[in-house]
Parts: sequence; C-alpha cells; structure tokens
Amino acid sequence: MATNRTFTMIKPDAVSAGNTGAITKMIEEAGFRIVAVKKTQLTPERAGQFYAIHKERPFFKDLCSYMSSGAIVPMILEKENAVEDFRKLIGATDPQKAAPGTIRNLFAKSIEANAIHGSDSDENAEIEGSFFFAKTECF
Ligand code: IDP
Ligand code: MG
Repeated sequence: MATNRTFTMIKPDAVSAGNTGAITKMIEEAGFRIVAVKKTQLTPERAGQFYAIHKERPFFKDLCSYMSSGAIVPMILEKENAVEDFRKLIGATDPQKAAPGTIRNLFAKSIEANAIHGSDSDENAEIEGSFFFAKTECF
C-alpha cells in the first residue's frame, strides 16, 4: 500500500492566490487519485514538527512562519510509483530550476513559497499522511 501512495500539501502562497483548483486538476490529470483531502492551517509549532528534519537549516524559522501564515490543503494521493512520479510533477525546490510545465514552475513564487510539498520517500509519505489524516478519513 505505502509504495502506491504519497503525501502533498498545497502551500499558503498557492492557496491564497486561488490556485488550489488549478493545481488539483493537474494532479488528477496526471493520474493521481485523491485518497484524503482537507483545508486547514498549521500553527508555527506544528509547522516545526512537520519540518523537524530541517531544524538546523538557516531558513527553518522563516519556513515555519511562512507555512503557518495561511490555509494549506494537505492530501494523500494514490498512483503506481506515486512518490517518484509526484516529485517529477512538482519539479525542483527552486522554481527557477523547476522544469517547464511542472507545478512549481507554473505556480511557485520563490524557493520558500514554492506552492506545493511532495514526500521524498514511501516512509515519509506514510509519516506525513498520518500527521494530517486518520485512517477513517482515507477513501
Ligand atoms: P522539497 O520541498 O523540494 O523537498 P526541501 O529541501 O525538503 O525541499 O525543503 C523543504 C522546504 O523548505 C522547501 O519546499 C521550501 O519551502 C523550503 N526551503 C528549502 N530550501 C530553502 C532555502 O534555501 N531558502 C528558503 N526556503 C527553503
Ligand atoms: Mg523535502
């Protein structure tokens, strides 16, 4: 099961810009099935827990404040080879380096406000999905 799923969240810059629908359409058209979805907002503390792996990085505090600055749309997605295919669909972290046609290339504002998250492994997809959703919220 885990190998077929990934976790994403549409970040505050893209939600506030009104790009939730356009991004979700790209995700579905790329063949991902939405297993769980909601709209919510992180506190700076919860953003820090989500990004705990980056706590020693110089941008950590800014990242927590940005990620809690507005609503986000977390989702669990299902597709064959989900983690790798989704990272391809979103493009590089820095939108300047993201390939043409990728979600970050089309919608990201900066390396920090880069529109969307995508899990980097099956293990993290499971951990990150459980951070936002109970099993009973997955369909
Ligand atoms: P990823 O989201 O492509 O996996 P990570 O290196 O895991 O990239 O970084 C997590 C998030 O932290 C990025 O998506 C971005 O929002 C932010 N970030 C990464 N590198 C920088 C940076 O150099 N400056 C500011 N923010 C950054
Ligand atoms: Mg990452």
